[in-house]
Amino acid sequence: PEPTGAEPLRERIAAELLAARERTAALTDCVDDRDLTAQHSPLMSPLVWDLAHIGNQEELWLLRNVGGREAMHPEIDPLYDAFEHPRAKRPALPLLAPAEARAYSYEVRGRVLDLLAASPLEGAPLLDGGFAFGMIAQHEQQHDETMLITHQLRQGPAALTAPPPPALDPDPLPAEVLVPAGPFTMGTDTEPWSLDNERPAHRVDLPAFRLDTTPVSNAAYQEFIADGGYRDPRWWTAEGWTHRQRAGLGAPLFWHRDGGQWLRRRFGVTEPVPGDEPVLHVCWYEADAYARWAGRRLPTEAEWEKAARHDPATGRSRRFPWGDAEPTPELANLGQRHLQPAPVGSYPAGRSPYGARQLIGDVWEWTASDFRPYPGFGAWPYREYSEVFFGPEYKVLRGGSFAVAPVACRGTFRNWDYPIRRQIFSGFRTAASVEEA
Ligand code: AVJ
Ligand code: FE
Repeated sequence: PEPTGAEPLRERIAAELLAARERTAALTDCVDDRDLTAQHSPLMSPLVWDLAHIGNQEELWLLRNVGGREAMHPEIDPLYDAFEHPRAKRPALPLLAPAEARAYSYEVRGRVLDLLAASPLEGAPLLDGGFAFGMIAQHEQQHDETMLITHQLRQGPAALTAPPPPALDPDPLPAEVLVPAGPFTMGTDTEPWSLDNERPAHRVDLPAFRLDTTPVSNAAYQEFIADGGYRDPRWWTAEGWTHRQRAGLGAPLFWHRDGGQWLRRRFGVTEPVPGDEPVLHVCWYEADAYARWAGRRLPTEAEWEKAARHDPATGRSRRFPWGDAEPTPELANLGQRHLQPAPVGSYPAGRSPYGARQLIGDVWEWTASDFRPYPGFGAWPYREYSEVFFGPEYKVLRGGSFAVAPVACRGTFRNWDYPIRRQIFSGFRTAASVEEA
């Protein structure tokens, strides 16, 4: 028989917590203790920090704030507060050893499952719709993506493997789709596990624009390189050009030239750059320069969301490009099922009403927009999730990558990072304004 009342929600929460923990285990059980405690890049925490931070946030939000329990080990809280110590300094902290970090995170989880079984899922803002539990499942999955980035930066033979995405042979597609002028609803009031920066829903009126049907491919990006795009300051903003020179940028991160061809290192394996895959590991400055070279520009965040969610037939905004149903493997490349994006033009069933492909999954897409609050924003449940990052120094990325779990991905989800970042699973597509007659 079908479960009734709060039971389906409780089961969904338990399943999402379990899925996150299975992924955390896969990312941390495949390497030895030396690898777990090593600093693979000054840009990243040691993996063992993420492991205990996941448990610490779960203890803080679920056991202490929801459950009213005492702190289990108050002395470790400052070690796992992301604002206390920069990532590069974390290896030198007296962190829990791998076995202790695992034991702590699993002990927290056991108590959380007891709490979940006994807890009402309404009657307080943190409980309504299971919000705090959903937030913690998303938090763990977000750190799983961070740990996957650490794996990509790690030297040495592959610790992780996965099959390539299905070899689809897509029909030829138009290069771009047209999104006519008009208002749409951006953000959400109804997504139960949406995070504060996705709220509230509000109307945004946009002029007509064209958007690339797919993310920019490696083949297209190689034309920019071959045309001297990295050597021509016309294509770069002043800040971007300064950064390009200082950082010595000449190709996406993890690429190198071997004789006549471009190779890339991907999770410990070196292989020729596949021309039909979305370009990956570019920073905002590179994406912006490519767009200018192509006679185009990056889409604004609002344009991206309208192309991904607006249904012109009903005037409604959808949860996903394909509709309101949860993602499946036929709709989008999500959840680390594969360790790379699928060829551009894949996932026809996941297209948006305007015909754009792969807006969800594959690669995070840089937008032109700074990370700013929506009108009527209120920080919830803590200022340090979003509010302290609002401002001109962060650019918004949309859509999620192959490394994003479905629970942490939807048409309203907003990610952000510095415009110099490229170890993240970042790509982009371009847009153009439409001259009105
Ligand atoms: C939303 C991905 C930028 O990883 O820094 C994790 C998510 N916040 N722990 C990050 C997050 C607190 C955040 N991003
Ligand atoms: Fe965190």
